Amino acid sequence: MAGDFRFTFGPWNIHEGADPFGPTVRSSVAFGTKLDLYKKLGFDGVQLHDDDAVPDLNDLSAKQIVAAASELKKALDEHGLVAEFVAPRLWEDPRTIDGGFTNNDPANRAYAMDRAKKTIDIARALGTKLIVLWFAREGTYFREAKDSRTATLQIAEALTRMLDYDPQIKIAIEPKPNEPMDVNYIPTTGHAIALGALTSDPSRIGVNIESAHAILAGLDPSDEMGFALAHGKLWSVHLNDQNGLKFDEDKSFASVDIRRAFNQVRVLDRHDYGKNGEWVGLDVKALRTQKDAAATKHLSNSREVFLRLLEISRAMDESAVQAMIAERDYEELDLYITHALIGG
Ligand code: XLS
Ligand code: MG
Repeated sequence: MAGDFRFTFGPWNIHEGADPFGPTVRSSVAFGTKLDLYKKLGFDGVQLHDDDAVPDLNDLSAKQIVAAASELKKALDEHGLVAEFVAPRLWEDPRTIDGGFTNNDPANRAYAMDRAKKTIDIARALGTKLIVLWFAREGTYFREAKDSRTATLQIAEALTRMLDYDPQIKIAIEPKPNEPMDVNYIPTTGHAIALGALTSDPSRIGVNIESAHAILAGLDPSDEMGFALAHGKLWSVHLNDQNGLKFDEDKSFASVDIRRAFNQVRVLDRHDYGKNGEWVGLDVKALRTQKDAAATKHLSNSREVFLRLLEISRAMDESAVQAMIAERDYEELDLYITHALIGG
């Protein structure tokens, strides 16, 4: 049993450093320049929002959208890169201020549906069958603003319409409990998988688990991954790190808690993650303090640390580990793991 790991990130992971309290601090890197960086940084796959792939798609016809996506496919091929997934960006347009599929205005819900279908068209042109859905504004600031039963059914109905639109696609839900909303619908892996049961084809609904999102939900990311693996539903991961319950930090993988990161690597490796073509996504953000020339280190560093933790996990004496478990000597197991991680 061993995973097979190839790495991916999205163009948004190289960015200008703006945050809610201050403007950009680095110059923009052109999309083409970002594509040139992928292989150099050790990455073979590209994750895309619909408008990363086709900028200004709201102003384009269906035909123009597919033509633009086909151009991008050529550029990816030339770079030896593969599109892992496409995700509709349902949180920036004025029509999605109050959410997409759970928006209280039917005209805005129709916009979200249309946008989700365009995302599927783009995915098809890029040669990927995977759609990721992060439910950014599907939630409330005040509970009374929406009805949670209705909202759940609205999201399920939207998923069904996406599945029916293209019988080939699979949808990986990326659960997150909050931010930008006070409380989001579908906050955890369990919710996402259960939501699938309300759709026309539960076999095509899985998850993309982001470490920081699980931590924000007060959960252990490796256990969330194990739960999804047990259901055959772990179709992507967004590894990163998070220092407790605050804004979504998207820190470099393992930068806060090495052991928590180790356990994510370990559960993926022990259960053959990647063997069916799944990618290891690193949804990490450069610190605002990084200067331009050093603003991609978070990506290569995260990958390097993943591979180092993989080596450590694979080098462990599994029979010794099993003996400690059989003896119920978890203190000894704890020391063994700590030694393995601190290298002594
Ligand atoms: C935001 C999410 C987002 C998704 C893709 O918190 O991590 O970047 O990964 O839509
Ligand atoms: Mg993410």
